[in-house]
Amino acid sequence: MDYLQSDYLDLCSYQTSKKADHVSGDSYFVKMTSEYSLFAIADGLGSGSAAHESSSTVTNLIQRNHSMDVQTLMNMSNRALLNKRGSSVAIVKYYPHSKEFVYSCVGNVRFYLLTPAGKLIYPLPVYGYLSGKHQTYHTQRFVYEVGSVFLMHSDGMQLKNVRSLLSRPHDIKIIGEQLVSTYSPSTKDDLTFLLGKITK
Ligand SMILES: [Mn+2]
Repeated sequence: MDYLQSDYLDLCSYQTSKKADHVSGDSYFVKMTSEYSLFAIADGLGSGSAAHESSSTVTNLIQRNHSMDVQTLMNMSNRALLNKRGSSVAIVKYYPHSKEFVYSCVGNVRFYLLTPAGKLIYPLPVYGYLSGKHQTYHTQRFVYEVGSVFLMHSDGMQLKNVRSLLSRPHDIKIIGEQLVSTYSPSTKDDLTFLLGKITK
């Protein structure tokens, strides 16, 4: 598990593949600047290198264009997947000055944000995956509070009680290590999670 800190956000990231020494079909990208933080997870269709080719196409594209807005990045990702297997894609972008975040997802990547007051925000993704075909997005904007904790993860883990997991008064590193020890040994799929806390 990797741990990153910016002046307003702490982040744990983790990825494992379902078989040791196999390339993961999931890809993720993280960018934290003073103006925004962008997090993306792509879960390529299938497994191994064919899945990785699609998911890494998306994260490489987002890496080159991370200043663009979420809806534009979803559209560009979709176009980039034409004639490839396809991928689930989730993008979240936090704006610390306005305390807002923008979310869009097509496919099976999950996202949760728990505010300090106990409100759980879990926007539902659009069903399906990106593969260059015409696609409708449901890009949503939310307000958040300092102290909010969020989790986005690929379908390599199935969580039961997200609220109690995220509301534990621990450091996110402790929650992250617990996720790794609980889900990593038993995963039947590639697994990626990004777990963060907004500190300022
Ligand atoms: Mn998967």
